[in-house]
Amino acid sequence: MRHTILLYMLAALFLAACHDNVEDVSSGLNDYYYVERMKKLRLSPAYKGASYRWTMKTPDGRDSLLSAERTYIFLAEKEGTYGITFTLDDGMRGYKHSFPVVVLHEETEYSPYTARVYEYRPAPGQFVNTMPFYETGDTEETMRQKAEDDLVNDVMITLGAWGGYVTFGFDHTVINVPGKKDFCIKGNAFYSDIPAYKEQKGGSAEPGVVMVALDTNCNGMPDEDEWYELAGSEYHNPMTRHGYEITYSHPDGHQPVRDPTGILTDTLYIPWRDNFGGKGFVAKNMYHTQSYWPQWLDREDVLTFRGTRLPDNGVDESRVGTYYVLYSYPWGYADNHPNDYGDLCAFDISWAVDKDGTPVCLPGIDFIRVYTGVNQYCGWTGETSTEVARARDLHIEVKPSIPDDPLAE
Ligand SMILES: [Ca+2]
Ligand SMILES: [Ca+2]
Ligand SMILES: [Ca+2]
Repeated sequence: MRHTILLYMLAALFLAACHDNVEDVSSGLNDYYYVERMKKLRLSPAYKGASYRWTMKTPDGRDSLLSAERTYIFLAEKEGTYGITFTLDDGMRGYKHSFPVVVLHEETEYSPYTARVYEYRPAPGQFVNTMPFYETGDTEETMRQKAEDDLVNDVMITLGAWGGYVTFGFDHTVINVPGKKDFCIKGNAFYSDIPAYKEQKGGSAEPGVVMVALDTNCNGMPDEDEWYELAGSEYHNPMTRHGYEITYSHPDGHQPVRDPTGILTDTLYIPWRDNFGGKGFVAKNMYHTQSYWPQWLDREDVLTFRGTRLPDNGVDESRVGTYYVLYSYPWGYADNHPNDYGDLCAFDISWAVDKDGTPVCLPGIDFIRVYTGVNQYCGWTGETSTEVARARDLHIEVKPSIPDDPLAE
């Protein structure tokens, strides 16, 4: 008997899943839905009208407005039954339909961690081709798979110089819980051992800008979905350059030009130009001798990246080029504070802004993109590059890991 109910619920779930066509011949809306928590349910009525209202019954019996768009994406953090009403005004009789959405616990437990990498495109940099490791024959797809294996297993990958990025997601939608941070991202930032710098949260902070997107067309891919920047502490800093664009040119095989110390083995290695009249080079140093150009993109003459350029955060505290301190920004960036400072590595989806800087209210997100946010070169330490390991959804409980079974083989 239990089996029958389960099958019935699974069938209903299948019908209600995001990719499926749930339209019936009349309104396009069913009389009830089953959906797993943290999964999107796309409700799209067949009728067109002058205006639309989606409301939900609150526990005290009021109707709270969810949306005034024709299509509504239902998304819930917690299991339960949600009473939804759709009202359409067409200037005549109109149409009104109330139905329950039953939110169930997922059949297969979600992972709280990064589950998927959609795109990996680093800018040139001294760790490129080593994190992850490039081997002859690797393609954009095999490098994406390597980046995915690394992030899933909490292994650090590099994004290279300014603009280089990775796009990843989870096995569910990350809910934007009001008033709470929603996910965190691990990097390899650290504070200096020297107390004076440590106190100012200086050390190796290589802040990456974080963007988010909801899979609004529900096809599981970050394609036509709108991206939003999470406006961190420097978003309104007058030194921050929005609409920044940089183009790196493939190293042309010129004779390497060393610096007097010999630490930089080619100061003119990879030239770049930006759309603010700036130009410079990603230099090559003696510590990293491999190609800094993503080798699977070797046929590209140029690599162009767009986004927000954060102000430089590095200071040569030695004044002679021996000790650089890269200061952390207060909040809102990846690889900006040590992982032990969890709250400073965490992000609130409510920080999202559109391209004009207007805050947007997202119910949740499916895709996260991180790109190196600082365009800066610090002598022997090289270009500033954001590194990331796995991310975590803060709304999914992390199960304590099972201790090693001493009896197991
Ligand atoms: Ca939130
Ligand atoms: Ca999509
Ligand atoms: Ca780093």
